[in-house]
Amino acid sequence: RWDTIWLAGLRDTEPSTIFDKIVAGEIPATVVKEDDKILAFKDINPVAPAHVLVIPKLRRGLTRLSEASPEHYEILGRLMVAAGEIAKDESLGFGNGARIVVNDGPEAGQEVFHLHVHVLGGRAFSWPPG
Ligand code: DGP
Repeated sequence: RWDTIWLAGLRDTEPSTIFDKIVAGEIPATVVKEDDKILAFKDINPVAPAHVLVIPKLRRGLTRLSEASPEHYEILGRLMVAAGEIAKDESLGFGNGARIVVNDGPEAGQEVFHLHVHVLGGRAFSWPPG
């Protein structure tokens, strides 16, 4: 994992977040899916019976979705495909529909400024959201 941190240091001058520490293995998380570019782990404060976060391992400017640009096309595709796979994973409590959410900015409830996709399942969801 240290190569990831080293590369992050080269490419990313933004302050690190708690999710960087999870990527680095410095704080524990229940990882449910991982590849070279993305990490998915259970939310520490679940708001549904199944609640997984999917993040890019390297933030690279993606503090929030509204900072995305064409350089992020590939990582955004990976995040969404992973979210869709998780959303049908019965072993994680999904399989009967999911709410897939990105909170963009403090007014929308974003607390961690390292882009993350919430995958929520295991219960019914209302619309419009609160
Ligand atoms: P948001 O409000 O969209 O920024 O969501 C941040 C989520 O991150 C929130 O649901 C709680 C979760 N979270 C914050 N700190 C940790 C942590 O240290 N570990 C895990 N697994 N989840 C965390």
